[in-house]
Amino acid sequence: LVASMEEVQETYVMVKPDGVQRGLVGEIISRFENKGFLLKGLKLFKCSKELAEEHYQELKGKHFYPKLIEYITSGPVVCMAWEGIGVVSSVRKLIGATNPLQAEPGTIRGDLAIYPGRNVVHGSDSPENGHREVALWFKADELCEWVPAQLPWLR
Ligand code: RTP
Ligand code: MG
Repeated sequence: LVASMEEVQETYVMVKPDGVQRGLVGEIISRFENKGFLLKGLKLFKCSKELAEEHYQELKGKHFYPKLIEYITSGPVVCMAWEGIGVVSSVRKLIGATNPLQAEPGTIRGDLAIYPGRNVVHGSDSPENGHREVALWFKADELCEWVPAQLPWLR
């Protein structure tokens, strides 16, 4: 394994308003739980326009940006912070391509969505953005540092 693949990272994952409204919160959280990553933060949250704009600052100027801000602020989202080795790129793979019609079956978007503008879930695209977005969406006391109990087969 290359060094970067062994790096413990954190990433920000969010069930977007369409995912919450369609009742897909449990299904989406399960994908990351089942994979085995460590959940550090979790909340249902209605975000402001200012926060949505800060989150998607890199996309300011894109033709879809105003609609994107409208979409993300249209209802509550579920915010998550996940930790693990290589978690940033692994979560992106589990989520699938931005356009759900191009996302592979087995990925969240490939299984559960059709439109880029209703693609049910967000995941940070780099370790730097993972740090930035976890700090942006969570207060320090909303994050839990913990170690899961050792499983019997590890003894
Ligand atoms: P996300 O940040 O939400 O995880 O999505 P992503 O990395 O796969 O895609 P990104 O380029 O960061 O775009 C953010 C969100 O903007 C909407 N979008 N619409 N109509 C379009 O061509 C278009 N392109 C992007 C999507 O909701 C996308 O997830
Ligand atoms: Mg992105």
